[in-house]
Amino acid sequence: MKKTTTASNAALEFLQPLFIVPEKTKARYSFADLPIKISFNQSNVVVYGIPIDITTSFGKGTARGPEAIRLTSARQIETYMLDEKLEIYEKIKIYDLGDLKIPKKVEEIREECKKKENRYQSSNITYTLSFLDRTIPKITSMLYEAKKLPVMIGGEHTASYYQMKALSPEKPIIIHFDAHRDMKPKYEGTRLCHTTPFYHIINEGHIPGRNIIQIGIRQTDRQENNIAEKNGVITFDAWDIHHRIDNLLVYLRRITPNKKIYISFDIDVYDLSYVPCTGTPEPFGLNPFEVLKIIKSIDTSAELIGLDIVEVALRNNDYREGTLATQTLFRILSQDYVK
Ligand SMILES: [Mn+2]
Repeated sequence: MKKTTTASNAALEFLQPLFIVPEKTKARYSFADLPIKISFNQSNVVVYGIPIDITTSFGKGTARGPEAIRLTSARQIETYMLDEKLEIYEKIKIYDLGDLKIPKKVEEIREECKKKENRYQSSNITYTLSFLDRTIPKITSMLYEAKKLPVMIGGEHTASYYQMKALSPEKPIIIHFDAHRDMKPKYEGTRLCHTTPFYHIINEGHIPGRNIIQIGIRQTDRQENNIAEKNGVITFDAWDIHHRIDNLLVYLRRITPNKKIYISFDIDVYDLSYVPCTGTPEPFGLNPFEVLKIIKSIDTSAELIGLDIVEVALRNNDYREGTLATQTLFRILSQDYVK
């Protein structure tokens, strides 16, 4: 216990200067604005925002994901969950660190602005990604060592790579909800970006493909599909879920007992009719009741060691997606595999 408190104090000292406190973020509220304030030391679940949208290719707006989730969770959503018959704060002790401060190298950007637009872009991307690579794995590891569940709120999917990499020595089973495999070697010339994190997590030897379960996939290209198959990635595509969801539920009940698990949740796993803001919405997607069934089929003896929810966006004051993301987080976080 003493050891945990020491780790917790050290973590807070390291983490605090890196973050903008929730009340000073665009949302101006902390996650769920809970009536009982929990200190960092008392918490077992720590939420933090990565408001980045730098490599996304099509729709923009994921930098506002943390804002969408904080605002809806604080202003619109009840903390009481009717289906679980509990207040979320009775089940878990949540602390919100706020949003990671994303530095801009002012001089460099000014210099690059004088040059061509695309040169400016790629320099800024490289700079930001190397900052994330130095920072996120430390955040994740410090939280995990202090016995707190790291819950990353994105931001684009690229950020998940750093958190999964940090937790890979624990050998978790990765449960990846997404319309896309995100397993391309590179995309439009960029190595690490929102369509490639799962390729690099496998290729660099962090997580073997056979320990990754991809759920809800419905858009991929032949090359990344071959990469997934060759590496033994387990796939339950959108049609599997629609026609035979029981196969997945049985599978998860069988393989998750007493295992460490990591959930990476791309909001676009939901059908495009549910997600009006995310950048690459797809038809033939999952509905919230299907997602709920899947979340609940993970065995209660499993231990969730990391969670991210990414590609949530905010546009035109449309908070539907933030609401869905928050309710998804509440449903995952209220399960017994959150220790
Ligand atoms: Mn996706």
